[in-house]
Amino acid sequence: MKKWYKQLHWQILIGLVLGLIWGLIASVAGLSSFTIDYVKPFGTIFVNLLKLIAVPLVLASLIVGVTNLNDVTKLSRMGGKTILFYMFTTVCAITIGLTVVNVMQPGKALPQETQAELQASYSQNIEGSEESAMEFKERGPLDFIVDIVPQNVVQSASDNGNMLQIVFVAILLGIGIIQIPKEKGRILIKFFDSLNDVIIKLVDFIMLTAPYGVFALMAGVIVDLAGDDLTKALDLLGALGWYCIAVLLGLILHVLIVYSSLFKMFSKMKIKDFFKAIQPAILLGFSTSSSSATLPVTMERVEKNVGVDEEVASFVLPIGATINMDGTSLYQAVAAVFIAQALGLDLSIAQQLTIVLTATLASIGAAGVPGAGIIMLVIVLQAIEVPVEGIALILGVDRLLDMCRTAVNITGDAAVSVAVAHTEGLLGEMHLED
Ligand code: DAS
Repeated sequence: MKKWYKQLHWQILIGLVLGLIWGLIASVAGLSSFTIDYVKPFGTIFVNLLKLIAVPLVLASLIVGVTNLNDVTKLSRMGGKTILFYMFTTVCAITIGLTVVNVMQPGKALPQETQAELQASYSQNIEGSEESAMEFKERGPLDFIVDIVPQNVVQSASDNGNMLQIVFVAILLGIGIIQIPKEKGRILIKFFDSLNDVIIKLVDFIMLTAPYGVFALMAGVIVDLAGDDLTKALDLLGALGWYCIAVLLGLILHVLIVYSSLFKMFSKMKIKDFFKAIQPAILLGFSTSSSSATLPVTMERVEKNVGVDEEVASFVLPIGATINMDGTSLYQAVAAVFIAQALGLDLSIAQQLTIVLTATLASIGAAGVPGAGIIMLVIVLQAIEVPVEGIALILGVDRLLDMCRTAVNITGDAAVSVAVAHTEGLLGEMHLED
């Protein structure tokens, strides 16, 4: 039995806590600029390393997965199941989010003077997010399908947030390899199989630096949030406390209700074993706020520790990292209603149902990168005619909530991969040791 401190998830957790402590100390001891100049860059390097291997990993593992499938009908059946499961969990997430925020009414707790001060100080920050959301809004109804087909594979490989294009190219290549004579395709299958093994080995190497990378990321987040004035950050968090509690309560309820039910219906897996198996991926998602950056680790843990066959994991997870964001959709539902409440606007049932549709689309459109969820929130607010300026109320705490919702996004992707693998008879034994 490995000593507890030798286990990766404990090391990452220790890195997280020490990073939090350093961030708080740096904020009160005037070491913010030192932290930003000499500590935070190591967190950026760590995230860049993960992003560096995400694209080759998805490409290699998916091509290997598709060529193992050896029949396209199985691929389409698995695709259909995956999309259905993803849509089901997303709609559940939004429904839970709406229930919690309507019962708790966090927006009514926000003092009037706080609203005015926050709106004035944050309103200039939303131009950027509004523009990119407006671009998303002005697109045609089928543009999201057009986006999946890249015109240049190298260009789509360079755009880390657009994993769907990589998935599309990998599936296309895999199907092409199946269609040529076996002896001709064998060399390509061997190449991608070896590349896949190499990348998985690189993931292990990179994960050795995870505790240090996570320390630097956390220290950077706290210092960015607090600046040199920790009291301002604590005031802000106090005023928005109920809002944060509503989001976190919704996320916890979603994980405990929806994913446990998924396992009861589609696999005999105990949810506590599932969490133990994917814990490093959850902690990385929390630390990096990026599903795409965490994807290599999510794939490794789901395959090696949860026991999901590579054919399923290499297909379901890259798609999930891009279009399945249960945490984000739940957050968008809570945030939209909170802003309406804080601005004294009562939402009709029709408007709340509109949130279900638009938050589903907005979470599909959000890329697996930090802050994507709040940018897409503009779409939801526009749809229910709530002033977009209200986003200023929640910008200050968004990064902290982004960490939590990203962790849930990753958990949801992994949970669906278990359900799909079970229904395909491709769920093996668990291995809970690192
Ligand atoms: N940070 C996004 C992700 O990587 C989620 C979000 O911004 O809501 O999943």
